[in-house]
Amino acid sequence: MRQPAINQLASYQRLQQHVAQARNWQMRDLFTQSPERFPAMTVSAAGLFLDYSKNRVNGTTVTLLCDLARERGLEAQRDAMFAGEKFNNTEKRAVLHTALRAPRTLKLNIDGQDVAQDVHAVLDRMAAFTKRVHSGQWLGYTGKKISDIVNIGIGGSDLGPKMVCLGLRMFAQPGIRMHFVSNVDGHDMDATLKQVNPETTLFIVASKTFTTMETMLNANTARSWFLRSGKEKDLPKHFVAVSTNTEGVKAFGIDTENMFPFWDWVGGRYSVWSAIGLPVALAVGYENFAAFLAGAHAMDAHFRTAPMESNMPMIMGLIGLWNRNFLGLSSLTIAPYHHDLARFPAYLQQLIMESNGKTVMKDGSPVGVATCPALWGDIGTNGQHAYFQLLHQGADVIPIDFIASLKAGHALPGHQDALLANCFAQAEAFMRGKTADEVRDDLRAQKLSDADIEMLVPHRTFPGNRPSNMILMEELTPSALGALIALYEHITFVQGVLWGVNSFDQWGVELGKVLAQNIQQELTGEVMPERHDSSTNGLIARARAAK
Ligand code: G6Q
Repeated sequence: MRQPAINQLASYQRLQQHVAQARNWQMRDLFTQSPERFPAMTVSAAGLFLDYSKNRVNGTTVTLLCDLARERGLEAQRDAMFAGEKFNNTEKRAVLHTALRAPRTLKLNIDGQDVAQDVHAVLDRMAAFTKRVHSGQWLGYTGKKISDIVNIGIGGSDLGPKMVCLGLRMFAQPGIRMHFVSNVDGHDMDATLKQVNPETTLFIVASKTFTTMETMLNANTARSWFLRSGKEKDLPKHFVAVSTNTEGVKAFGIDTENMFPFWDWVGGRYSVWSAIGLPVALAVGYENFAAFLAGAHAMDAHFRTAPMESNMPMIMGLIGLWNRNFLGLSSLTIAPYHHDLARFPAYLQQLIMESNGKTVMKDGSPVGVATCPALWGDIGTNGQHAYFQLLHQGADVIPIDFIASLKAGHALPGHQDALLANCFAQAEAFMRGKTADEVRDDLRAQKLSDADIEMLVPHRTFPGNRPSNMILMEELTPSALGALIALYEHITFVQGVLWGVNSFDQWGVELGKVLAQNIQQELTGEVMPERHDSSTNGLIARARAAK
């Protein structure tokens, strides 16, 4: 398991020499010099199309990056993950979210468990349950059909299903409204309970561990609220659980008949493909959920078999690493030009930053270079009227991943062309920029005086040379969304392997789960504690006084 830090590798050092020239490249020149740049720097996979030509790379850069990945043994490590090796070393667990979307024919045995058989047994139960809810065979305690589904979960047990339910809004089943409660802040649950009726509401308590404080508190609140109308014996019709913890589910009072299990080899942020995706199946129907899994599986197949130079997750992972470690860019913006992908940046924040926001390698030694960039973003075109100013002319260069679908899911005239025009124009502007001479020519054409022109030139000049990727899909379908998420999962994997970190643990999150416990007792307890720093003591005192 001991491996050198990435910057000790010979291929890394070659890249350091290469970047000394690459830093001076202007992308607009690279395009002029090579008319073949677009066809050479585009890849198709699993229904997605990637144009990475608007990055500060040339063919040699890509070759050297692939050398680095080979020297690190990326392909062997990918195969080890798919084969079920205990890739998550600090928790001694396999990492098998890819098995959740594999066909029934998958042959994989982990510690005596026939993975495909177990996965498909749960998927079959999810299909049957979804059908019963939709057809009205599953009724609430007064005999009414379920109209509202409230998913109670946080982090990996919330972000995925919430993002996908919105992303696949166009495929929604009529008559079912979805709600997601995650925050321990009671305003979240309060606002939701005000919208639903206990007779027609189904709660899904989603927690891998079934111990997470926020989820348990929210689930108990929902239970008490329900019991103001229904009786204990009615609970099974209104509460189901998704978890790996059968005992915890029983102790909460949910019939294990109504529990949808998954396994410890599914990480929270990789779990939307498991029973954690039950809200998705309920929102859009099981067939669409199956298509979502199939889209991800198609990306898995590409990731496993495509040569590195045309392997979409590998190329994107390597270019991300180039931006971070060689060009020193410390942030990444995600810009989906599809309104229904509004939650996608938040989803990726967890996926990528929780996975690779680390500074030690698997063996505990320092990574030696910068790791995961800070990731943020929002939908286009809204972002253009907000923070894009900084992306164009701010002091930091921030790479952008544009994501768009060629066809719209609506028939409103004019909108789709306007949306795509903005998306492509922004990417072009980030790449080209605008020189002082170009600004002068424009302003002269507008008949401005020479004095006004010279005053405006510095303000209206754009440095350009700002990298971006463009990911296109035909249409935002279940299968395309599955492939898109799987793409980013594998990009995360590629970068994690290159840095040598364990992308599948989250000790920072675990810390958060215990930190608040003491202070919570102090907020509610009799005695005013004085054992913290003066700031924390002062804040606790103010909160107690406000009660
Ligand atoms: C994800 C993390 C974390 C987790 C939540 C919820 O990879 O581990 O975000 O999903 O803390 O945990 P439970 O599902 O156990 O409630």
